[in-house]
Amino acid sequence: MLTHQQSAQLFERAKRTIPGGVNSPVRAFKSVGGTPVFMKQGDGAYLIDADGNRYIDYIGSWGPFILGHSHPRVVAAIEKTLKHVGTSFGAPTELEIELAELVSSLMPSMQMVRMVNSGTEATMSAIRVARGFTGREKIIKFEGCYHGHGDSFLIKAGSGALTLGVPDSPGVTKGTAQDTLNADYNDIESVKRLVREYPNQIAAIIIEPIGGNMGVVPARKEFLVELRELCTKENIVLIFDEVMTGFRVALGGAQSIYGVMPDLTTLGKIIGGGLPVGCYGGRRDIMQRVAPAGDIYQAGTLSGNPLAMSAGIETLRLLVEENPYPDLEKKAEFLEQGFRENMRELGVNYCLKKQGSMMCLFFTEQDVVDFKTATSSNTKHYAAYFHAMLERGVYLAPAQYEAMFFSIRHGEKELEHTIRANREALELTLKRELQKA
Ligand code: KE4
Repeated sequence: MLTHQQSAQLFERAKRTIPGGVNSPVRAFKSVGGTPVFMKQGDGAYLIDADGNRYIDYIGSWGPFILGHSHPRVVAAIEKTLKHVGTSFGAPTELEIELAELVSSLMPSMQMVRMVNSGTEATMSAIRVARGFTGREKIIKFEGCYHGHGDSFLIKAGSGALTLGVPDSPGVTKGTAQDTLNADYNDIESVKRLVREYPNQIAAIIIEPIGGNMGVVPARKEFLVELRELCTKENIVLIFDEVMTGFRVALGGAQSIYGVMPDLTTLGKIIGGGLPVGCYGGRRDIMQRVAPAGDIYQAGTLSGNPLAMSAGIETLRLLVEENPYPDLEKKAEFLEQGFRENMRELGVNYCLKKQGSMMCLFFTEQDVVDFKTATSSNTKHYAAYFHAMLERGVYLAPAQYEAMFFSIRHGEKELEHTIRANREALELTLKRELQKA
């Protein structure tokens, strides 16, 4: 048994001054139970916790670390800027032009980009720009997609009759909620119904082209193609939220895999190389409406700061130079085959979805294609599996509806250890359930 004494003490101390003891809810282990593990160091594919336990890390800070923790060239780039440039001036610098040009060259639909400091800022800004550009007020999002904690996104589908959203958190007003409509992922009819019901009122449709916040649920290609056609026909701004998938599933993001070009794209995570960076961008005619070029306001003290820009530039440069994507696909294939072999031996057939170096093992035997099928997963089984994997030195997302992320630093040794741990953890979980039954 691993000891977590230091983590337990740190958690008690943290809860005295930080709500829930964490700075982002998912980290608190509420969905899997137990005490969150406090980390003290990241090293390649590994995290080391406050008690000195080493884990193979499948969170990677929720996506940024496709190159693994502390890549020497990224560290060197940050150090160089820190020593010879500075951290932030609140004035324009060449570094932000470099990152903007790099992003635009890799994701050509992003003709112009604006740097912000998080994925949430990127998505909040993108819908404001879409509303300003179209003069319309409503947006459509999809059940199961997450776009950060902006008020317009913390909206759940109203009851059947009601298509208008209802707040999904105290503090979100009814006024805000009424402008967010929820459709069903991979269901174009659910979108068409809303567009018919609210003619010329919908400013934007925002979607994760590969769902990464209900586990991993790729959109069907024909669904995205029809969504694109609908938005073009109805003059609705199509926003791809690629905060998670940008530079993760391919250098050109999910849009390059599907061959569907959105009007706006939001990015985050990998673009900052581990430092706080988000960005939104897209069609020039839309982005030219953003202040100070245009009249749609958006601003940020630390937006485009040199330190974060240098981390993002070096990360993207490495991804261009090394093109790790084919190798990451092979690693995903290896992991998937190992997990499926284990499940065959144990007589279970859980749904496993992957895209590039994002993967999710759903504790359901249904095929997961949307939020409804994703939530057929047995989250209690997942919780038991999570802790059994943690005990075996494998750090997964402390929630079923998240993705596993792995990096170029996850080698054969790490993947084989993970497959062995998966076998033992699944067997343990199943045994426990049989005993309870
Ligand atoms: P941030 O504001 O957390 O940088 O980005 C929000 C966001 C926007 N869009 C997508 C598709 C996202 O996945 C996210 C954030 N992802 C979660 C992971 N499920 C961040 C983890 C957390 O909230 O702590």
